[in-house]
Amino acid sequence: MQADIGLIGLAVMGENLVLNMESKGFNVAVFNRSVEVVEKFEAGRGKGKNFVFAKTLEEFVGSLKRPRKAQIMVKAGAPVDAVIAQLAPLFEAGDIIIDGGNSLWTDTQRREKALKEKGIHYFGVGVSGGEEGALKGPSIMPGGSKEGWQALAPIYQKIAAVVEGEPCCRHMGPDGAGHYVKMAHNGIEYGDMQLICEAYAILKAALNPTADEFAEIFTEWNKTDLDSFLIEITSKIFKRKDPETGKPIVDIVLDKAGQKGTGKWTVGHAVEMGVPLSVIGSAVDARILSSLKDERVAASKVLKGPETKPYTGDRAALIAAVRDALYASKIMSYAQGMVQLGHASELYNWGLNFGDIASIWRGGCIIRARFLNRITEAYRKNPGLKNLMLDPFFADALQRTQPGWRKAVQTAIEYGVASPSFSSALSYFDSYRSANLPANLLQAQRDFFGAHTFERVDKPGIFHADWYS
Ligand code: NBP
Repeated sequence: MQADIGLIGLAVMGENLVLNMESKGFNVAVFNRSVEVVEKFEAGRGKGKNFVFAKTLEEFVGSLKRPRKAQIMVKAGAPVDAVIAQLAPLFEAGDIIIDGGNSLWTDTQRREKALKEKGIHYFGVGVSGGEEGALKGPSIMPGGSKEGWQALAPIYQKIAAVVEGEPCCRHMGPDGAGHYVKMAHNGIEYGDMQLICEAYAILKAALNPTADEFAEIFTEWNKTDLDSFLIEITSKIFKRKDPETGKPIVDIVLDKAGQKGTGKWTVGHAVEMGVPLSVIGSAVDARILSSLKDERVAASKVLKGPETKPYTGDRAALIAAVRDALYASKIMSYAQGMVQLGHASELYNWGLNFGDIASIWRGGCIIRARFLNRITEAYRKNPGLKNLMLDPFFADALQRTQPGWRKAVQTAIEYGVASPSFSSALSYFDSYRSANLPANLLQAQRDFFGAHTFERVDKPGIFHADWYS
């Protein structure tokens, strides 16, 4: 059997992706460094299906139709280079190597450049949706040559999630574009998750709802503009009880969040480019702070917050305010993320299409949400949109939600609840909409101690004041 595509790396993601490909009618060759993994797959989930179960890399390469297409789905970093070093000598000009893992976009650019010299197309493809998405239809963000894309599109567009008849897979641009967009997606995911946690924390401190009441609140929110996968799973989390203790599982999970690094990459590059990314940045910080459990427990015995009283206001009104704060902060997070993508696109000359990006995030991936349709509309209407909050739909939404947003942040402050992402989102909004910021004083300070000069509001030119006389 000749395979339409091959995949190396039969771990969680790889296995589910090849099952997805096979179910869509493609013949797939599979290979894994530890061959017993292939054997297990052959005897298990792959049994009787249209796979070439390759036991050597030579057998794997020999089974591929030309131009050969091989997707690498191994741990990001050195393992990807190791696989390329073995695979590339067996490939010819015109063949395509795809890295479907969460690789750093600069690694993808480096690999693409090296393989181009041999005439091999190299693709960095972001795949989102976890194992479930991989199996049933992920959101796919491919980056690579237009020519290579012609050969890959029929496969990837068929295995991707479909929303309103459109596959959640479009060519993002050349070299590292796909992996960069996937990284930005993950950064936004960090923001979305943290914002949900802050909504939970504020309501818990002020109203102390039961887990079942929280489930109800999130179920209701999922019928609004917040309708999304993450809100949906949050309502499900609150419903689930621990079989051992009978308690809600959420109450027995230790408050220490892990991370794999894509959030840090996103924030690091935003800082490097001079793009404010405070919502995602505060979400990354919040995970780091959460991991300092022992330090926090010790500090909680020394440092006290405000004295709090039971909430006497209207419960439903506070819940609505927190919902509005969540929605408005989410808009800020996406606004910042899109600005970052815009800067990266210019820096690397990728020609990213923001309407397309939002549209392929509507299905299959972790941040899938109803409001992405609105982002697509905003950028399709105005591809040169400077900031998402200037789009009329989002400007209206921000005006509408602003009172609740401020009330939620005030409540967090009153109860001594950390709300870094709600607060930084609001600060971004208040900064961006301010014709005047206190940076006049800042620039004066810079001029005072470092003769960094300043511009004047009343006449053109560059000035330096004589601060010391
Ligand atoms: P892992 O990231 O856990 O990687 C395991 C695979 O890498 C195994 O097949 C392993 O082979 C192979 N491998 C390693 Br480790 N070192 C290797 C080397 N030097 N040479 C060849 N193969 C090597 O798998 P995963 O969780 O399925 O993720 C795959 C990629 O997809 C990662 O980049 C991940 O970040 C990304 N991703 C994961 C998810 C998710 O939800 N898990 C979602 C989206 C993207 P072995 O069997 O011989 O050890």
